[in-house]
Amino acid sequence: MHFIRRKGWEIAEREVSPEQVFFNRRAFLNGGAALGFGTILPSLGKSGSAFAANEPDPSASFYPVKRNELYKVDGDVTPESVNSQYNNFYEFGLSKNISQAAEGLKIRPWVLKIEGMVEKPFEIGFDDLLKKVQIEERVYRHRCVEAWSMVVPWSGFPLKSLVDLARPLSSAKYVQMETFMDPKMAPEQRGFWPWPYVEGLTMAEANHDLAFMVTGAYGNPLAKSFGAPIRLHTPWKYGFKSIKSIVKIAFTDKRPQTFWETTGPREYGFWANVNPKVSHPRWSQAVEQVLGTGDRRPTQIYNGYGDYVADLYKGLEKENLFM
Ligand SMILES: Nc1nc2c(c(=O)[nH]1)N[C@H]1C(S)=C(S)[C@@H](COP(=O)(O)O)O[C@H]1N2
Ligand SMILES: [Mo]
Repeated sequence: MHFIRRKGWEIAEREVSPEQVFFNRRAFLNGGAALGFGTILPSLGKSGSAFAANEPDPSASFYPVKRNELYKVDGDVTPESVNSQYNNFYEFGLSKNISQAAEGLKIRPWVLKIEGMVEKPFEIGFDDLLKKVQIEERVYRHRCVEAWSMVVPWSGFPLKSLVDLARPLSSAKYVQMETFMDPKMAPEQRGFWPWPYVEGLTMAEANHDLAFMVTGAYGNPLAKSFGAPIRLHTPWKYGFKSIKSIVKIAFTDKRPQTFWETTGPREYGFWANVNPKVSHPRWSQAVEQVLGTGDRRPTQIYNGYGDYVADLYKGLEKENLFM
């Protein structure tokens, strides 16, 4: 079913994939008709494929950007060839092999709506937004809740820059983000899940320097399978917090009800901070598989970013911080 074969990994993956449960339920409800996904087609690769071959990405001239050496990690960067064949983007299918299907994502025009508790709601085109922020490259670790990890050179800008542009009211306590909703474009959105994909952060998390709005990867504009043209990455949290293809950013005083909380409230929560000691109800989080290698490594608290983010959670010890 997948291109990437990793020693000792296939079994682990079968055990851990959260979609497995839902996929089975869905296949059951649909009498098995949903099983058409996972057809293996030649991949276009992640970079340079954002547009038809004859049409350059309008943001191509921004890349590559200078790497900010403050953000580095102890592992090797995951090869792009591996990464481009292994994605979670459920709007385009329930397997990891969605890169071909994701080519159906239309990424221009792309407008972001800023709304809710702000001085003045507004809309901004993605290319106009790029001109207002400073983009740089950061190498971040990514830890999926399914117990695999990768290391990616993202390009983008701190979420804080966007918060500042939005001018939230002091009464705003959370940032809610939403992915596009277009069942014609994204086949899975015709299914029964609570689309669109929604995520959220507290204001303190959103203003934290590590919270990154990603617009590129591997020195190129973001590929569609990666969540073009703009997605979040919060490297200290499980990967499902890092919402792709964002169209709406709303400031609110109510904690956002996220996609995965709605879908599987027993297993996925709002905070989703990485913690090797807090198991998922169906598997341990102590060890992770490094994508593209046979390596297993111990998972680190806050995915190795604890020195920078642990303070965000002082006084919140009663919350379910690690699911
Ligand atoms: N809109 C949307 N965002 C999403 C997802 C998704 O299915 N839809 N999957 C999440 C999960 S579980 C992970 S691990 C990462 C995967 O990012 P990648 O495919 O770029 O590696 O995206 C996250 N953001
Ligand atoms: Mo994930």
